[in-house]
Amino acid sequence: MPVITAEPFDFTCDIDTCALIVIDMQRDFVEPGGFGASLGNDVSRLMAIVPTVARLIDGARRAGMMVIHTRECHRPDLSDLPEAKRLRGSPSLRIGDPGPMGRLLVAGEPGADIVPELAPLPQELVIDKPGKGAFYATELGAVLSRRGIRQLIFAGVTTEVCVQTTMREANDRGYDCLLATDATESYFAEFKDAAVRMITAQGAIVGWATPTNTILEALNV
Ligand code: TIU
Repeated sequence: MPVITAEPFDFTCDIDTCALIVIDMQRDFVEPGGFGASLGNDVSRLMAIVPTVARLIDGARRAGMMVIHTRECHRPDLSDLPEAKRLRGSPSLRIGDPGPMGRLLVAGEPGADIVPELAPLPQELVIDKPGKGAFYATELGAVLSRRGIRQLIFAGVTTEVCVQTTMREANDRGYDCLLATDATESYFAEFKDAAVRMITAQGAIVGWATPTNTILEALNV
């Protein structure tokens, strides 16, 4: 079994029961004019990781690992959007409002799509999620159980919001979680660093962390 050098100690990966989960690499978070930008964020930091995420996805596919993609988005009638989430803060646009890439964070709109460089293959699982965590109000847990998945490698955005939330959900459900540190990003450099430290502290209290190349080398792809 591949042994991946990681913080705070080695992560032994069983490819047959491990999946790569790529969180919310959607145009709405990484391109100008989307939800992330509407919250006042500089999206260029997130766009910069796209080639690294692409290499990780390609390596996972070549290793024969299951690849899962998530999208944070809501039904067109917004019936799965809590008022508390719709009204939070004072963004330039609210979820569901028309923007340059269609209605913000609404399923089926161009902005809710995964960036073309990271497009899922037809047979890959795509989870649409109304919350920050990918297990909340989705079929993810049931699908992973059916497939016998026990380990998850994480990439995507943003590190301290949807990635960390999903890692914590997964950790509590019994999955071993490894974060690819250069295939994730935050709008705030210091939040990313803090999230990685929180995850790996106390003997991998939430999970492990290591760069993409270290994962790909261990997988021999
Ligand atoms: N705002 C922010 O940092 N993140 C989100 O709203 N969603 C995800 O992280 N996907």
